[in-house]
Amino acid sequence: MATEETLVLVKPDGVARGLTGEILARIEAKGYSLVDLRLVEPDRQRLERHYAEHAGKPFYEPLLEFMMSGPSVAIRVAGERVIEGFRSIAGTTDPTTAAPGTIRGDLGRDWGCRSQQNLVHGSDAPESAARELSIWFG
Ligand code: DAT
Ligand code: MG
Repeated sequence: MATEETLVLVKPDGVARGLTGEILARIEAKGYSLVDLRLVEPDRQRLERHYAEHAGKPFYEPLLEFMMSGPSVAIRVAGERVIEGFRSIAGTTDPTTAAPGTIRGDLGRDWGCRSQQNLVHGSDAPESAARELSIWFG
């Protein structure tokens, strides 16, 4: 299996709660490499491209509003099978039921908001990783 790259975002809730360091530590402890990292305040156009697959879904507008509520940290992460490996340490989408031991399961919960605030994003396939890395890192 070849070395891959993935896009990780520490979303606005993770940055606002001061969890960026904890999340970076988990990525590094797993053995992945940080290749590039930047603090970004994305505009709507960038988020529409990033979340194009979710356009029209009930949570789409709340999701974009949440993602525009503060800065995110965008990270280019490299390693063997890092795309599925990061999603494994991130946990499932709903932070209330994400498994303990995962980022979302240990650090997240339902805050009663219209969009799930689940701390991190991770690309879900090689094609989306390439597409998303170009959106956030150019
Ligand atoms: P993931 O981030 O686990 O890949 P996704 O791509 O299905 O999940 O959805 C993107 C984001 O949209 C997700 O991180 C949180 C939000 N979201 C997804 N499903 C939702 C729902 N049913 N209600 C509210 N927000 C949701
Ligand atoms: Mg997704």
